[in-house]
Amino acid sequence: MESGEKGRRRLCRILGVVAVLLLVVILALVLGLTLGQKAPTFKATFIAKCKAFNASMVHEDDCEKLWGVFEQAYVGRDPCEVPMEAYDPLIAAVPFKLECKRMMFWSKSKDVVHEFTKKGDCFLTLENTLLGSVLDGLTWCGKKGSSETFTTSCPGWDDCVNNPVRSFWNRVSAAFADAACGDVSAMLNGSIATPFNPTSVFASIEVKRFKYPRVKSLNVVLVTQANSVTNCTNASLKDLQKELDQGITYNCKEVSEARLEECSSNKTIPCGACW
Ligand code: DVN
Repeated sequence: MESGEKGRRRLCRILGVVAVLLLVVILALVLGLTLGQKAPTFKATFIAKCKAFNASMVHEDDCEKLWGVFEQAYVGRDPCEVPMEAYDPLIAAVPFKLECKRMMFWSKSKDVVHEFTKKGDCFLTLENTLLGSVLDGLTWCGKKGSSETFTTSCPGWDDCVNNPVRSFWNRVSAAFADAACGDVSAMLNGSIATPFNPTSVFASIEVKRFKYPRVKSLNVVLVTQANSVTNCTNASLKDLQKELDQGITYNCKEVSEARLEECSSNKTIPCGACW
């Protein structure tokens, strides 16, 4: 009996060693595969997002050319010395099409506005355009004496005004506002005390570029929730009205987030009939 017992124990020990060895081999393989797959470079991400944008409108080599125009704005420069004008050649290369009545601006409402416009067949935000969609959510910068694009240790939004990301959004926002025409919409946040914040891009850059008679009206959609603290009588919205170019008609509508969600999901509600 004993020798049988010893045999079983020896077999268990051998099986245990084999299982550990197998585990080590599998772990090594997974680690090798993971480390071997380098994260795509910023350029590769840029090109892929550019090509993915409405493929019928963007051709293969357009994206390569666009990359060259884009990177010249910041590569080799101090990342706190990239003014918004550095992106002028990029705007010239991809001018915004006039989209009268469809343009939707926003402020402090990024998630809800893009949830609402993601169908793309009604309103158009900057992030639904080629440049806005390619660069949305990305971080980049250059460095003096280097031809590389960095995506880490870049200055944050507030670290310095003339950083590559903030200057890009300021420049494309200005161009997007310059292309606004007809009845313009703006989705603002009814859950904050100052829906029209003077330091925001919408206030400091975009509203200032709405010029009558190119822009006929500004329709504010104030997104409300159960805990909303503001409504269309809010003081900052009165400031917005004062800022508007003479001749532009101002409207404000309080619309619940639930209603916006209903309009997004219910295809029978026609465009512009949500509020
Ligand atoms: O009309 C829109 C749109 O056209 C856009 O181009 O500008 C308008 C929105 O800008 P906004 O009025 O300044 O609104 P927000 O919500 O204050 O800021 C918009 C975005 O700018 C934020 O979503 C931030 O981008 P992110 O981080 O979500 O990719 C960025 N931003 C603004 N202030 C920032 C900041 N990021 C970090 N720190 C800050 N202080």
